Amino acid sequence: MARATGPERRLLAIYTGGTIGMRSEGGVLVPGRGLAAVLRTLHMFHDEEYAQAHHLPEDTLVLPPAGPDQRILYTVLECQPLFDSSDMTITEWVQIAQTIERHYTQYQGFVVIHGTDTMAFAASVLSFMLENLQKPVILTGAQVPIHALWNDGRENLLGALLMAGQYIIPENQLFRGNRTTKVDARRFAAFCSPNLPPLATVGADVTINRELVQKASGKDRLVVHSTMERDVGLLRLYPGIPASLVRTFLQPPLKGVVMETFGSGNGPTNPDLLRELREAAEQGLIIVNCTHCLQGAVTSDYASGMAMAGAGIVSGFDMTSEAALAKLSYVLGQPGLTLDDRKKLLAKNLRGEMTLPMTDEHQPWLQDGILGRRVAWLLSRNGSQEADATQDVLIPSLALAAAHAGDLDTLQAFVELGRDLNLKDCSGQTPLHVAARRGHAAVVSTLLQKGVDVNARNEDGHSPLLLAVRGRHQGVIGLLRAAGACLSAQELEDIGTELCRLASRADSEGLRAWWEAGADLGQLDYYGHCALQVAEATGNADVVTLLQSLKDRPNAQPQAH
Ligand code: ASN
Repeated sequence: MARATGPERRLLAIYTGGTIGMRSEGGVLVPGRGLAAVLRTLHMFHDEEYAQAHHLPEDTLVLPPAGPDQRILYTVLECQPLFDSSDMTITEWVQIAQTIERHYTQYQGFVVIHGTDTMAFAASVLSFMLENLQKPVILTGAQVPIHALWNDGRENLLGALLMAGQYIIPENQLFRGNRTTKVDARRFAAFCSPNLPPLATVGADVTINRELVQKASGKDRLVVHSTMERDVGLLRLYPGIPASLVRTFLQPPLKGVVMETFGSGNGPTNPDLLRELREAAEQGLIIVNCTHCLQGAVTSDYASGMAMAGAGIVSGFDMTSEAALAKLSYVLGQPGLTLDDRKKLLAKNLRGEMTLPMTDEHQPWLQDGILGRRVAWLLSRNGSQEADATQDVLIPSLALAAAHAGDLDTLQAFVELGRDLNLKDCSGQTPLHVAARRGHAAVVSTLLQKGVDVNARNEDGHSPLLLAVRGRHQGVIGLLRAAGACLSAQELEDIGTELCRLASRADSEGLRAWWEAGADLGQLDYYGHCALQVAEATGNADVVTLLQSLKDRPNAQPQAH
């Protein structure tokens, strides 16, 4: 992400309505016209002296100098009519996208002034409609009108203009727009981005979170996707929701639904309800599973979550419902795709709207070792301070990627370069953590031979051994234990509950992995039950046999720190 240069930056501010420009009529707030005229009277938004000296056109406002020789010029385009954002629909958002397209070459950035109530929807929809965005589009609004004595509108709008004018961020906001949700109806801090940190924080200085900002993609032209599907819906499950009600909701012309489920994507396992969902999915309705929790993702941890997946429902991972609904509308609006194509598109991260779980597929580039070796060669051309600094930045990521891909050649190359493989990434993961989680026994064994710390803890306090247990990688568990690995008291804290959960799901492999790692399978859960009792109560005969046989073969290990 670059800082914009050049003496004058031209922005277009598209004013759609919202509280920021509202006026009181009959004791209630209604959208107000003439925002540009209000801004013209406020010194922080307009430098009349400069405008006159430079003969700026009537419709052009100019901010006071923000830097030594830089001016931000902007024009406010007032929409007709103006809306309380509760009345905004895809039609209006398409118009905003088309306005940006029409003026794209003329301006270096865009600010969309929008009501806050549905701003998260607007930001999400715009992020899908605007493909190959190379210029900043920042949405802003306020909780209190800009002409009120004490308000948030001035700061928000000024911040948006400064960000759009000074930084080239092909994103929607200081928060990534499609990650946001409105969480407060009154406070000035109305939004949060629960599953992605802010792209930039503004204090005395602007701090950009460079790792998170998506790179503007080369020279591809802006494409505006205006064919968004409108027959999409949002359904929030609640305990005991009747199957008949869900059936009514899922009727044509509906083509896609975002279903808000409990916790990590769980829903009632009521067979009637699951049948309704399955039948709708079989008839071509796309259902995306999003958690109604503010934070976290849909996982496959629970049987009640797996039942959702079994009914043909697509995982929305950590997408907000707003982003999922917008994505569904975009994907269904694309012409000429099969149902399968659409589901595949939904599962992809298209605009930074979701965090996908790591798989080999997402890091295929080191798998054959060739690129890894080339990079290693490149890194061996050291000597300058700059080259050393580059190596310091690149090597942890490359070593972890190599461990993830099971790429022994690349790891070997790092050893030959004299690199210590105990290195950690920003979350404290070592190559051993990654290889253990992936179950790459050969990599684990090589790393252990190189003397890496077998009990290294990542930021969450997790050891490679715990990750291998979770992955049920028996071979790796054996290697780690032989090298002295042991589970910490923290890692064993809720072990009783975990063992009972595995027993109730007849997960013999999971139970065996804990035993291999030296855990005591007799530990009690929160209610005082042990795994064997749970297996007996749920009639899991294989698990009962396994637990009884392991009881007589203690595998305990010395307690770790
Ligand atoms: N109802 C207003 C709107 O969304 C709320 C606001 O902007 N703060 O247009």
